[in-house]
Parts: sequence; structure tokens; C-alpha cells
Amino acid sequence: MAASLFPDGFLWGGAIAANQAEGASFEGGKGLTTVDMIPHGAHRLAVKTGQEKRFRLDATEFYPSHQAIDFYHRYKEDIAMMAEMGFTVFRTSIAWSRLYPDGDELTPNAEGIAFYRDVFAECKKYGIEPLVTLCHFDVPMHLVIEYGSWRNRKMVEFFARYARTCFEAFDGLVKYWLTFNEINILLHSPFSGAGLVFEEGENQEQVKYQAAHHELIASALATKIAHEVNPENQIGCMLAGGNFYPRTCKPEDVWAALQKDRENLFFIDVQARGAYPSYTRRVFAEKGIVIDKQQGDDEILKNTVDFVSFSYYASRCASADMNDNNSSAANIVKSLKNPHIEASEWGWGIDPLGLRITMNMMYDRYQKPLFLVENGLGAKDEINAQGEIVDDYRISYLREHIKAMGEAIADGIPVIGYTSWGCIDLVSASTGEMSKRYGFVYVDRDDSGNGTLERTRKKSFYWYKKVIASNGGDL
Ligand code: BGP
Repeated sequence: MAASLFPDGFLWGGAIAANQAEGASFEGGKGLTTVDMIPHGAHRLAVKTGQEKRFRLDATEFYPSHQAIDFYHRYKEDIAMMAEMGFTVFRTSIAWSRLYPDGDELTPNAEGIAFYRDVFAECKKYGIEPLVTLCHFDVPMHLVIEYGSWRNRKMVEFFARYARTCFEAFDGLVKYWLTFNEINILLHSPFSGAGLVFEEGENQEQVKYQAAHHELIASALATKIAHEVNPENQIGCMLAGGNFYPRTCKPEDVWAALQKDRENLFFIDVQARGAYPSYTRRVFAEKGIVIDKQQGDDEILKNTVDFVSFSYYASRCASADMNDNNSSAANIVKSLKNPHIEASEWGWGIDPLGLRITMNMMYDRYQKPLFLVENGLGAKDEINAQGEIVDDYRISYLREHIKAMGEAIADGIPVIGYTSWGCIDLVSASTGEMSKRYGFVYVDRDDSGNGTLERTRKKSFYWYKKVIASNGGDL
């Protein structure tokens, strides 16, 4: 067995999100959220990107988030399986609308608080540290309809109230928090990312960046509040990560890749360094963007995060002549195909060295501890005649990425932990399907919502258990 590159106390675990796992969308006083309006099927993309307005549920359509994998009723069984693998961290999110069904109430829904207290206490029972995202693609629909979601400054107040409620109600149970999941996805999938729906003819870039400003202010305020409630709280930002490579060494391609990286890193530049980066002046001017800032905003933004978290599935590739016809989405962000690497069935480039490159770049840039909070391979699993799921492809993907993360640690980067995505199978955010699976645990449910929901350990379950037991030494 090779010596472990991981420090003592490194947190090992997995990640899920409320809207992709809990189901029970109409229980416990929960209000409807953006993701509850995103149907499975032909209209999915148009709704997700804010090009099609859907403020009402169509009874003939199927909404995967409404039932998901029923984590809401089965969390004890599920967390016990995570404990069996030896998890020391479990990432999930709080559904904002379980605590504030409409989002703009003054007092929270006690049933929602009780549910999450139970979930976090269950984790603690096994010595698992919860890592909790405050908003993972699920803005309460009432806030979208009444206020236009994050395009409206009022959202800052609603979010700050919700965040304070969480920090106070779960104090002593939760120490690690993330404000917005993949905050940069707001630019690429504006409705699922931030509840934005566009009016005809408006400058969508202006709307997106104004909404981004409001989220950045809300995130900084939440960070401030978290530290006031308990100085032990550790707050992270969260980026849909993955560096852009230039398609060739032509200077124009290198410049294009740098611009693409900046487009995503802009958010973390603000959250981790505490101010708008200087390059935004020119970029905003060229796009006709004028940010409406309030007095005091620059001060608020100085409340920087304690650590930088990110998802990494694939590296990306850009060129000067990149356009909608020659690029496709790899984890929502458009990228050219990279001829030097293999890709998953969904075209996401598989690139473990890209993870090491991304981590080195991020640490060079931010000098804050990193936390890899999503990584994994979406794949179609088969159950064999013996009733087993032999997912060697998943093991091999994870092994290579964990190795690359180990190398990044050996490069001198402090890394808090690793939560692989979808440790139990759940609904895919991009496709809305169950058949794109990430889990160590198989869930019997198909793309139309049929199945017993029974849980089965895959081969990767036993492999990951061994990885954790050896602190990453036995891969
Ligand atoms: C990220 C999201 C997750 C998750 C993951 C995998 O963008 O934060 O919610 O779903 O990607 O993506 P997908 O489910 O589309 O395969």
C-alpha cells in the first residue's frame, strides 16, 4: 500500500442536495421552489435557462424533484450507509422553502427546522460533520413571482434572514457552510441557478450581473452573520470549477481561455478577495453592464470566505473562434471538445491532471484552504444476474481524481476534505433523470419515477470504504 498523501483529519465523504434527493416537495409545510417547476422532457432546457416562463405546474408533466429518492423519509437509512463507508463529512443542502415556504415571511416554519435538526443530529451520532449549502438551485417560487428573484435587491434581506435562522437553529450541529452552490451557474443556467426569467428585449447580461451582485452581497452578509453567531463557523464559497485550456498555443486562443476562466472566477475573486476585480471595469463596459451598488456595499464585500470550495467533473477548452455550434455543455459551462482526453457518455472530458491544475491555480490565486465538494462520474449502471452493480468505471474515475488531489496536497495546497457527488444515486441536475448515476449506493427508481426506491450497495461502496479506512493510502 502506498503512503497516504492526505493529512490526518482530512474529511472524507459524499454530497447530495435537497432538491435532488429529498422529494416530499409538498410535505412539512414546504413551499414550491424554482427546481420544482423544471419538468423532465422537452421543455426542460428552455425553463432552466429562463427563456420559457413557467410559474404554474402543468399536471400532465413529470417533475423529478417532487419525489426524488425520498431522502426526506429515508435519511436515517441513508446516513447509516454513509457511516458504514466511514464518512467523516456529509454534504447536503437546506431547502430554503422548508424554513421559509414563501421566502419573505418574518418567522420560520418550525417543522422545517425540526427536520434538519434531526438530519444533522443523525450525522453527528456517527461522528459525521455536516457540510451544508444554504441554496442549491432552489429559490422559493414566491420570490420569483413577486420580486423577480435575484434581480431584486430585497432578496438580500430575505436571504440574510434565512441564513441567520440556519446559523442560530443549527448552531452546535453544523460548522461548515456554503452560501450558494456553483454560484457561477447563474450565468449559464439563470433560472435554475438564480430564479431569473427574462423579458423580451432586455440586456440579459445586465440582469445576470446585477443578480450576481445581489448574491455576492447576500453571501458576504451571511458570512458576517455566521461569524457573529459563532466564531467557529467556517464559511465557503462554491464554484462550478474546471480550468479552461486554450485549444492551441496561438496567443488569441490563450487570451480566449483566460477570458473564459475569468468569467467563472469573477465570483470567487469577489468572495475570497473581498472586492470586484479590476478586469470587470472593461468587461462590464463592453457588455453595457452598470451595477447598481448601494452605499456600504464595498464594505460588506470585505467579509471574505474562510475557504474556497468547488466542484470538479471536467476540464474545459476554449478558442478565439468558439461559438454555440462548435461547443457543448460540460457541467453546464460551454466548452470545446478536447482531443487529448476521453469524455463521459455525456461529453464531459475526463481529466484528473486537470483537477491538479485547477487546484494549483485556485490556491495560487486565493491562498485559502480548498474543499473539493463535488466530483464524480455520471454513468448508466447495470444490475447483473447476481443482483450486483460492478461499477469499475466509477472506481477508476474516482481513484485517478483522488490521486490527483493527493498530488495537489503534496504540491503544498491545504485541502480540508473531499465529498464525491451523489454518494447515493439521485436525480441529475442537467437531465432530470435517474439513469445518470453517481452513487456508491444504487437506488431503484427509473427516469419516469417508477421503482421500489430500495437501496443497494455497489462495488464502489466497498472500494470507497477501504479508501477512507486507509486515509487515501489504499486506492
Ligand atoms: C453540479 C450540481 C449538482 C449535480 C452535479 C452533476 O452542477 O451542483 O447539483 O447535479 O453537477 O450534474 P448532473 O446531475 O447534471 O450530472
